[in-house]
Amino acid sequence: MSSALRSRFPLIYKEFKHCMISSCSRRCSSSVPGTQPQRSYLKPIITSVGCGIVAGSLYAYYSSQTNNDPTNLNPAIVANSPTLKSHPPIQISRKIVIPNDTTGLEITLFQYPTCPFCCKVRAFLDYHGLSYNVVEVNPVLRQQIKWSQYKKVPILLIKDGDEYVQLNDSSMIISTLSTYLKNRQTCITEITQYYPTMTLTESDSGKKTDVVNKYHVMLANTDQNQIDIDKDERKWRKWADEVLVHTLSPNVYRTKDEALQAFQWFSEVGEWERLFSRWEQVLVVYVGAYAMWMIGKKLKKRHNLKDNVRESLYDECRTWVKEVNKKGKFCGGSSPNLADLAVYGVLSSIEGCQAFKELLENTKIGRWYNDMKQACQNHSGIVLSR
Ligand SMILES: N[C@@H](CCC(=O)N[C@@H](CS)C(=O)NCC(=O)O)C(=O)O
Repeated sequence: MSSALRSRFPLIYKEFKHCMISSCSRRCSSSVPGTQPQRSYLKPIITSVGCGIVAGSLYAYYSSQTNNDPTNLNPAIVANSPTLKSHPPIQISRKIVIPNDTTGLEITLFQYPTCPFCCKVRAFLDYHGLSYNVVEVNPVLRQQIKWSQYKKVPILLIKDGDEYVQLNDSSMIISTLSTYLKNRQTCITEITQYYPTMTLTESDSGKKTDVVNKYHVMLANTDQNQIDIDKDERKWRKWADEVLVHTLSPNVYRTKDEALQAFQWFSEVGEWERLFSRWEQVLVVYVGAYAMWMIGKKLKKRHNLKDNVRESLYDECRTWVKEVNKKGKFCGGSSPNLADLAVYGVLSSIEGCQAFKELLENTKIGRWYNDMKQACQNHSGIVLSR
């Protein structure tokens, strides 16, 4: 063994040397000088080669058996939405009260003010004129969601009878509420059973959890034209979650200055000065900005964004504008559909950032965006009574 190899693999070298010494000493002690010298060398070689072949074959047989065994697959764990006997004792940050809301729903949204998934849910609630409570979650310490096993936001709690149903995942929340608004006879708990959470354990990437049917509004539609419209709406909702959203962070946190400016805006929108202690606020703004600047660079690579990340954001928004123009004022035609609300919600999360300003200057998304903003502020989708 060369000295270079020895220095790179000291442990292997030690083992190799140990084997050489032990096999050599065995050979010396077991053989009688002058008698059958070839056999004493050949026997251990043949024995080890033979053992190797047998062990290798057994291993190959075992592997092929276990790989083909269907019972060896990891089963999925399926769970329904959790329910709580009482509301967690967390201080409500603010109440949004819509006087014309006739649903009587008691809703609490746990959120970060500028998380795109939370903004999507708020866009839905505002557009449909639903009253709701907001709990601002501290994004670093997250004490406000300690009671929950699910550790992301948004989380929505809805009172149903004597209990509170916990809805996790923005698209599931929107589909559940949308189903309810179209058929108020069905109770929320019953609707959530159409959206179980499924956890799969995959050998290479660990656990993966997602909500089944999360883009489906549960209506018994038989009209083919409506079925096609619904399918298209689902396609763009998914696009908002899986494509558009990934262009945001690398743009908002493109430089350290932009990241800090973004976090200062988050603090303003989320009223962190009022809601969090001074040290918590400083921690979140500075630690958050620095961490997100670092993470933004990784996300740029992971999602294959262009070198100039702005171009990726503009490209996706131009794709969206083209789609809207094919359909009318909104993707939903003359009024917004769930895809409009999803895309608007996602983009509204960066409204105070430099990236958004430049997006308006470089694309034609402004007209649609302002129409959506007005529709949400005016609660244009409110269902007055049913
Ligand atoms: N699929 C989820 C994604 C939610 C999500 O990723 N939320 C982020 C905030 S934008 C989160 O809570 N991340 C965990 C953390 O901040 O610790 C949804 O649509 O609601």
